[in-house]
Amino acid sequence: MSCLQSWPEPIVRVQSLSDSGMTVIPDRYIKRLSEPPSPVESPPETEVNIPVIDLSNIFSGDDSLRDETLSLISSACREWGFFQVVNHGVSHELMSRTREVWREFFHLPVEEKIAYANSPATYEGYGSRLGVEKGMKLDWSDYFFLHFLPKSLRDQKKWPMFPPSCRELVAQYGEELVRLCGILMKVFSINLGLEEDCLQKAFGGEDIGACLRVNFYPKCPQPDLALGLSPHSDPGGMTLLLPDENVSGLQVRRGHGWVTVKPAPNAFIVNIGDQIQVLSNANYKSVEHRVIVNSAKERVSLAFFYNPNGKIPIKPAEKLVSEDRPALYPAMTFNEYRLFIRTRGPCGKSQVESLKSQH
Ligand SMILES: O=C(O)CCC(=O)C(=O)O
Repeated sequence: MSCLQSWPEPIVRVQSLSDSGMTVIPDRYIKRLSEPPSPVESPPETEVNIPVIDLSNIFSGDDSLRDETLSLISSACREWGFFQVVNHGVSHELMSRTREVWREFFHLPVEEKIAYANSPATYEGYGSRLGVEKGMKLDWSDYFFLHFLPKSLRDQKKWPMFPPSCRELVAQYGEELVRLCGILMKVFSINLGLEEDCLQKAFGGEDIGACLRVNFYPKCPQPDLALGLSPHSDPGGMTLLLPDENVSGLQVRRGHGWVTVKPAPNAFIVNIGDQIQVLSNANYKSVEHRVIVNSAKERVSLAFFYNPNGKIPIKPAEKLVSEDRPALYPAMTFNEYRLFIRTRGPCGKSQVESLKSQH
């Protein structure tokens, strides 16, 4: 039987640990002691943030403003692998209603949530760990994971029935985000010197994949010892993250340190995933990120993953391969690729790096 059929140990809900009033967290959640101290301190948090880019100029009809925005996105992709977008066209009300409906979901009694308990076979549903290795260290978070695309995998019966507006909001939110991702895919293609529809075609055209993971980070009595989510790069194409409005927690790798993202009002945080790193032949790189927790406030975030069709081999775009810059990665389907994180959980950039060394 595949190790992805069931969890190796009984699942403990992090929210129940937090609600129990414990003051010392179980050993399995102690992660940060094992981290080597960073040789270079990260810059003071108040001085650095990932770029914030106004997308309205892309739609303005003014070519020079559009080119300026494309160039800002190009620099952000190359220098950070992360940026925030504002004036992106998604309704702010829809964003906040969707986030709040999920907050309500996580505050339902545990019996109602475990009706959606997930298994590692598909990860769909209510979960509390990533990875199936017995005895592995765990992150201080619960989550809900669902498939949005392809439609053949979308099963609204697996989405929460309560709060009653949840399914409808997720459907609307997903449609809007697919549209926005389509625009960003064109921008990335143009910026890489490819045909406008090159990346989208490589992902499978209309037949792409998209999933939502809603992360819930309960208050943690020893926040300096735990991580809400361990360092990882996203295995898919790109991610649009709707962070909690009031509580920061996402940290992005910058050199040897971490920069804490300060969310701009009504923005999405965009990041490049491993599949775009592969397609771009490492002109763009996925960047490691992690989540810290705190003792005063819980945090909710919605990560929308825009992925290639799971069955199409993904390899560097021909135009980006030359004698001077040979293809750095072999072809691999996303279904094969994502088995790694599903088995081992978040492991920095080790997966995409290992592809490179195999070649
Ligand atoms: O909660 C966050 O800010 C980041 C979440 C994330 O990195 C993920 O879901 O992969």
